[in-house]
Amino acid sequence: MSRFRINTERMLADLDALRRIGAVKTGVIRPAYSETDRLARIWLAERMEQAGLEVFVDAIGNVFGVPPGSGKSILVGSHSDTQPEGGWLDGAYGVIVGLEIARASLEQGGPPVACVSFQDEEGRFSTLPGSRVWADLMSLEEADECCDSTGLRLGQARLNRAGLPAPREVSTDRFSAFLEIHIEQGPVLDATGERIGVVENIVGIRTEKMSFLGEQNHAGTTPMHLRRDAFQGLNRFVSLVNDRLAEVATSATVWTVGHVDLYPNANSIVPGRADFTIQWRDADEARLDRMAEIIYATARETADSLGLEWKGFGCDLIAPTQAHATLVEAMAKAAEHLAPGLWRRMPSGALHDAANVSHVLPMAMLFVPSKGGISHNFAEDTDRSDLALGAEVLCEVVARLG
Ligand code: HGY
Ligand code: MN
Ligand code: MN
Repeated sequence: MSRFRINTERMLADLDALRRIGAVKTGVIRPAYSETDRLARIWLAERMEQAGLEVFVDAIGNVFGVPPGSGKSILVGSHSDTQPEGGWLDGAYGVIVGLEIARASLEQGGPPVACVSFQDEEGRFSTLPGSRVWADLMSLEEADECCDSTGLRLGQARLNRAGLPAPREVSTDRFSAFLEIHIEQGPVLDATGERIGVVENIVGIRTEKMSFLGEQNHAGTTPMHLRRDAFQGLNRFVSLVNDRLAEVATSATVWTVGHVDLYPNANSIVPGRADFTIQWRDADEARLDRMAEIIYATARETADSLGLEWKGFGCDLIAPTQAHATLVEAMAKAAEHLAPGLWRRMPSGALHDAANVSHVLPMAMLFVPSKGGISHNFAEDTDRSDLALGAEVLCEVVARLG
């Protein structure tokens, strides 16, 4: 095992520095291609260069730091963009651990390690387009046509790269494996007091934008039986779908209506239109299919029963993925060595770039606890000692693999 040591103080100092780019209260706001995202990627590129890594920023905005030499590197990373209200660790932790392991290994003659921050993991424009395009699961042209909730095209947004180097692609065949460390973003490790999660699989996800269309009308003069109220359509759809999906769900199955726009959204107007997204996740492809059937059938049934029109705008999906068995065992050995009895094998209920990268490289993931299981929230936090331990465990995995 080609042992080398990381500098956890330096790593945590970099994590604190990244946190300050887009900091709001205790959280961070750095949506893909925003000014804060661009400044964060410039800062990352500079840190990678100072570490002696060759920097590549590809056309969609993924930032790679690759060690000199021609051999294959182990790629370690995550994403540095955030949700519209993000925590300071979601993605950023995995990127900075990747930087520290790549830097320390280069300094100490360890195995070749590269690091990466993928773009738009948080799905401002589509479901994880940065790593999907890199893994050739989506063309850049397709990604360019994806729009955010304001109608801005990704193709337009990604032109905002002042201060970043000209686009240079880096091929997947420069790497031998992909490792991602991430906060759990859920309640399991926090509840059990365990400190490390060895991820065995990542759930699949499906997201669809939908609309109920009725008739905009006067809220005072339109009798209830004559209304074609789009919000009532959404209301009935959600309560029916909750009951019906619960019949096919396990305790790990989830579904969310997270985005709703009512038109014209005024006190005295019967809403003529309700735009919304419904997202569903599960580790089993067949259950995701069954859920889709229920969702579409319920939408059509609801529209018919209330004299509304229903529209679906296409399902964006990522299939369930498995971590690579050999890498999982290396993770388990390192966890048992550095956190004996304080780790568990577990699924990931959150999506990660590792799911896309698993189509082109063997991948594995590690989790550290999230305080109170909170994430996608300014209150997201993890003990610094857990952040350091996670990085040490991943460093040992890299040393074992190297
Ligand atoms: O939604 C997710 O699972 C990821 O955090 N973007
Ligand atoms: Mn994330
Ligand atoms: Mn996230």
